[in-house]
Amino acid sequence: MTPTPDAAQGLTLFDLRGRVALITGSAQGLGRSIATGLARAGASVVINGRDAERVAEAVEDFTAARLAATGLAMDVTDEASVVRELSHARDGGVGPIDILVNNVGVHRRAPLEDMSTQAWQAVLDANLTSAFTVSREVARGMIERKSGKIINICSLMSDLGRPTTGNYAAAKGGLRMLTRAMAVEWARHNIQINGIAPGYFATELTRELVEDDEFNRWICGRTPAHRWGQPDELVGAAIYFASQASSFVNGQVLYVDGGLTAAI
Ligand code: GCO
Repeated sequence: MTPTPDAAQGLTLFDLRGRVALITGSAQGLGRSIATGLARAGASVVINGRDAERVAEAVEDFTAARLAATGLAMDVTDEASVVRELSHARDGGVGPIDILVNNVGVHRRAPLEDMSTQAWQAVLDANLTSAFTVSREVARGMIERKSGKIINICSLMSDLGRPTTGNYAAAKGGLRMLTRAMAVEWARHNIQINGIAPGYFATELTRELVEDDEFNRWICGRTPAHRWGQPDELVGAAIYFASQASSFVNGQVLYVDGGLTAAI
């Protein structure tokens, strides 16, 4: 007998009500779009950024939009701040983190032969090491509760390079393997760890590229969809990996790139 379609049953797979989701770097950019999408799917989101005032403004916007949100001003590259603020959040009202999105990402573009060690280290610290330290602190609670979701925002540069982005590609390539490393150690605790790899999206991080006519023409020709991605177009993948719909998916990286990595 053909089962009658039950849209409500189908949607419960993606229901995030009752879950607390921390999205790092979510006061603006892709992180804010992901936080908005997870909140609209029912999660209570924790907005993070280094600037306490900007975090507070973002929380006000979420609250005005009737989306459940709290703020967590924390510099994810400062390990002491990560340990202290996550402990305060857990014990002081936010409660256990059910979903962690490691989103923070910075760029310091330069040819490798001209790249300072400071530019190299800053990108590795923000884009890779922060995902390790924040995940380590959050995963301990997930291991105790035998439940959790970790989503690492990788990049098409987890697999592909472009001149002047060697530090960023090394960090995002490492984040792809850290996703797998987390999966092989933590899947046994019913924690699912996966990655989302955006292609070229129009954000603050890429503003100078979007405004460069030659680059814009090149990337729209190189991308089979012949356009830049829009931040909201990452939300579906984030809800999928944050929800029970991906309960047996682990260590995978989903490319949301308009087909770019499928093309020569
Ligand atoms: C660049 C871009 C890329 C994209 C990102 C896509 O300099 O080529 O900034 O790094 O931002 O990697 O995932």
